[in-house]
Amino acid sequence: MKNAVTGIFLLILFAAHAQQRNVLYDEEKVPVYALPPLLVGEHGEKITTAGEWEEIRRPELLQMFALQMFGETPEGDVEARYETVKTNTRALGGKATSKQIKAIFSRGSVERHMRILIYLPNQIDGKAPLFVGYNFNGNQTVNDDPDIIPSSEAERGSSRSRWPVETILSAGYGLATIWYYDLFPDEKDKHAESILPLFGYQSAGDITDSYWQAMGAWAWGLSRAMDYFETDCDIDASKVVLMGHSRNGKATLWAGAQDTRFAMVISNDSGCGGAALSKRTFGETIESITSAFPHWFCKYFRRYAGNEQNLPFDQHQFLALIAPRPLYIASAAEDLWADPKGEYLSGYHAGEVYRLYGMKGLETTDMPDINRPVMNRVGYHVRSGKHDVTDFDWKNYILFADKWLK
Ligand code: GTR
Repeated sequence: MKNAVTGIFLLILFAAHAQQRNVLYDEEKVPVYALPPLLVGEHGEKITTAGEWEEIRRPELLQMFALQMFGETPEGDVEARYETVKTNTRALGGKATSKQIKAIFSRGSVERHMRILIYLPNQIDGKAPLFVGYNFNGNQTVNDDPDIIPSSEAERGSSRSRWPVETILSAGYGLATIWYYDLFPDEKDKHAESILPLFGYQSAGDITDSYWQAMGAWAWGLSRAMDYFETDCDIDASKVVLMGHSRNGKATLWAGAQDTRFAMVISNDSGCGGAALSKRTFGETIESITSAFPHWFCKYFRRYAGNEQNLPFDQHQFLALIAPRPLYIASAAEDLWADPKGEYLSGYHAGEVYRLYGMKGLETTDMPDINRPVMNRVGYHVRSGKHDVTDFDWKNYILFADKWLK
């Protein structure tokens, strides 16, 4: 028994090592690739105006990403109620009003909850613009605030470095955050515990090619949070900014692509399956992401594992779905797994659509220097350091929001 366990352990180590060795981190070895066109419709029609983009091309691409990558978001007749569980008008030493909202989703006997933590700046009169983003470990991890109702066992304040709440509030923005596990616990076989049963999911056999999984569920949750924001008279629902890091960055982009009520979208180190071009195969690839996280994308996407040359779409088309709304892409210089250059280039190519609206995207194929943000309608920075969310990132998100929303 012991030998078998050791054997399996060695095998796993070996496999992990082999996978590491195969990772492409050499720019010279990036294969020659051709990006699928943004501005040619499926029937060969040239897209030359914003109107044609919206009527013809955008719906085609949205459908393609649903069928082949993220899965289709079902229409189900799920009921949603929003209960205010706790309010504190003197939160964070009087700087903020905090609200904790419980969204209750139900259909028949199935019920699921999503807990939204909201901080609104007390210093402004009227409705506050708002950043909204998923947290990785539970609402109580974003701040030491003893008022926060924990959504998990994780330590209070343990992710505070990623959530500079005070800075956001002093800049005149609110912040809303949700633990992404509330929609879909981030593990392989948690479909039954996720929101999917609200839409009739019963067993693994239901997961056909274009069936949605975790990414789709996470995107759905953000739209339901938006439904709530529209009813809260302290929030300016026309100025809600989506911000997501890494896997949550991918889900965030998908939410922003489908739901145009979000006024601005920020991708923080979203990498493979997010902002980064897949055809470069630099860092994380479709093969590695779909084998490590089979529950994220739809099954169909797996066909392109090790087969990127046949991928009929790429992530510049995904990013273009955010147009003409302001889009900010952030990379970290040491985060090669997420392919900073691939993230930059897809933002650059998405600019073709922004130009149809007379807006400036990223202007050259050369990346800006480290820590030198660009803030056109498509914004970008590569900061020094690792895969993370830092004060530098937030400082620039606030500047970008000030520039385009205020
Ligand atoms: C990694 C995964 C990335 C990214 C990251 C994260 O393991 O390969 O795609 O999503 O996790 O979410 O931090």
